[in-house]
Amino acid sequence: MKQISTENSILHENTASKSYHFKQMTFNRMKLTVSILILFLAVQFTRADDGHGLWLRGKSTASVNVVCAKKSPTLDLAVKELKQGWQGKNGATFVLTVKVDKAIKFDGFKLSPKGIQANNEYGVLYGVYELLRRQATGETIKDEVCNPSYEHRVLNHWDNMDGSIERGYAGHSIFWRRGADAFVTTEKDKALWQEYARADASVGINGAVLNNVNSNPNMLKAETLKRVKDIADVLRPYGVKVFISAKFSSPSAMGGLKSSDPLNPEVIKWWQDKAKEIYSMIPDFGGFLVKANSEGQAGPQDYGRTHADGANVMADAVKPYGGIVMWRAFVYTTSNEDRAKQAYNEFLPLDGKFHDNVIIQVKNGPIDFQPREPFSPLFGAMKKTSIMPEVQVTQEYLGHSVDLVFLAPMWEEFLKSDTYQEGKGSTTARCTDGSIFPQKHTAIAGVSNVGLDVNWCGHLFAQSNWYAYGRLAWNNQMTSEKIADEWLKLAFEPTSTGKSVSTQEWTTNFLKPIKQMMLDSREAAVNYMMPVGFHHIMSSNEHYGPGPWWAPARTRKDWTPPYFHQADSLGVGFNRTTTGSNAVSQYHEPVASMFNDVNTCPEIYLLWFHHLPWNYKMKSGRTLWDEICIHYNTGLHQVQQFQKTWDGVQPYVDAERFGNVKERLVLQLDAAHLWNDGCVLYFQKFSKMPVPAGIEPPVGKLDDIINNDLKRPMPWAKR
Ligand code: GCV
Repeated sequence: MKQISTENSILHENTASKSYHFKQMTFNRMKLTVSILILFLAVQFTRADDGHGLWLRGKSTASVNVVCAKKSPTLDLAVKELKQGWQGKNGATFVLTVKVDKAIKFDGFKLSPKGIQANNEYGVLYGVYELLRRQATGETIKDEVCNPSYEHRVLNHWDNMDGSIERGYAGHSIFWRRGADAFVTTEKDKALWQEYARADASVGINGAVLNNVNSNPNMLKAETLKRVKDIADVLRPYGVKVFISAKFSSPSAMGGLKSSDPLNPEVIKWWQDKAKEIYSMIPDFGGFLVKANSEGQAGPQDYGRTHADGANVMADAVKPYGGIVMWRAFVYTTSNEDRAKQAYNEFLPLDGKFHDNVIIQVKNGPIDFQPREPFSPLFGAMKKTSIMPEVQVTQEYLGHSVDLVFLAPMWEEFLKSDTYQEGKGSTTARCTDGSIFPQKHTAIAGVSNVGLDVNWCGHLFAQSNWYAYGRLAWNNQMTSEKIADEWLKLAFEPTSTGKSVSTQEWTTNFLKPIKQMMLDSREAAVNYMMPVGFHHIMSSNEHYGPGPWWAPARTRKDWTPPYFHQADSLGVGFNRTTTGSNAVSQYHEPVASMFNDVNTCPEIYLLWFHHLPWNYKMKSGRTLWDEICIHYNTGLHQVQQFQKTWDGVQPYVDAERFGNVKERLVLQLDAAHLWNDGCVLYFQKFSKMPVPAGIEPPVGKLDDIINNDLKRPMPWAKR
């Protein structure tokens, strides 16, 4: 009886009144429609810009005489770009030279006010983009050598062969589609791929994995490879090599063999034949990316073999042609072991067992691209194996293409993390770029956020993440501030509205406030999503919005938020210290001790490593509970501030791009409210403590929020 009446009362609340959040969202959307209408009427005479031009807007302001002794598709592009974008002295002469110089590494270049020299033609092209960027942003051009941090700077597209994109929020794939013309390469396809390649090359990205790591064995079929060749032919002049995510079980799933056992001679031959076939079509094919024995994907362990056995067979197949295998370390099983420890446990014993054209691709943190994670302990720990970082450009856990979150500060934080593996200064950047370990190959990967949306990335500011990834892949020491500054100057040059604005006015009224907004945006997202070390407490499946309560029976525990936050009446947080899962021991000293001791553990990682009482005293003097509430509240105030900041720059932005961001900031505030209300109300069930004075109390009822959790339409799906 009692249970029925409780259910009835929930039912009553649900039917009698719409939840606060639905009302709030409907109201916000009405307000949004009205303001967009006003905006449209007010600015219909100003220039519209659909954002398709990305940061590649520079038009020449003067003529240049380009001297280049050789001709090739890439050098011709370099000359064309220079002439189109030259903003230097009118009538100047500029020399492009391909000549080997020991000071130049990979496809780096020597830049001077008079010319560019590189070891190969791609270096010349990158030099041209660097020069044009400096001219457009007003930076000095002096004699210097610019070398990339990594040999391979790769974008991983999680694009499926039917055109959908796993964790993609900007439309369908630019490479794949379903239907009768799925394998017909049109002129339109080629034009789009060329624009894509140009954008990649302009920031130094030189590799593209064309399909999802959850791969389809048909990727290796002849008709698919023909399309891969077509894409490679368009990307080649821009120096972008293509890679394929290969399904480990392809020999049996597609090739007609009985097994995919990596030590079976027939399987070995199958991979060798497949490599030969691919390279006969695409001589500069980059190689394979493999997700094996991870989240249901087949792998060598299915045959009692190791990750090294599996990776080496595929690596040997591509080795004669100069190819590499990027083998992912994103593995975890349903064991009782802390999920954060599993990749290290699995891979460390294999250190030194991988062939030298295998690179182990390790996500920046030990779990899964969360808004904030400490670095994965595998960085610097595997000393005899090439390791490459994998970061996520697409915002799976950071607000999809709805929330404005500039990710460079997150990647900068990661790349500067000191592992201490070879003494102080052994940052993850240096542990992966060959400065510390003699890696045969070096690489970095970013999961792409590109789709068919006219502005490529859905959210205009998500373009800055594509840009930032490329810039950091080229130079892993760059600061977020510099990257934001560059991107804003390139994408929103003062003339973008067609009105004349002085540089000083534009700098004060547009550049400064918007740069600050970008730099604050990641911390704001952490505040309203997962502050103080919380992780993996998002809504299930879609991973947008809060879901700390989500734990259906029969779901594997390490996919449910309660496994990660461990809230109970006594406290909250995952104990990964020596008294808990002991994940801290996977770090090198003094990092291990620092994380282990609650007094030295940085508070940004507190609940990642410690289970603490709700009234634990934080450095601020406040209780942990109060601090959690304040972070959530601060996050939503930061988004409100972003709205004000953006409204303030309306005169400096064309109507279309202004509207794109304004619309999404409204939805982002909805999301921040929902995170605040959902998380504070949910954790309050355990803390039983009042929301601290001075902050807005959460609105709505927890049950309503939970009931609507999986029914809530995704904001991006509604647009
Ligand atoms: C491609 C997370 C994502 C999956 C993704 C996986 C991975 O679990 O939610 O969509 O699968 O990471 O990186 O392999």
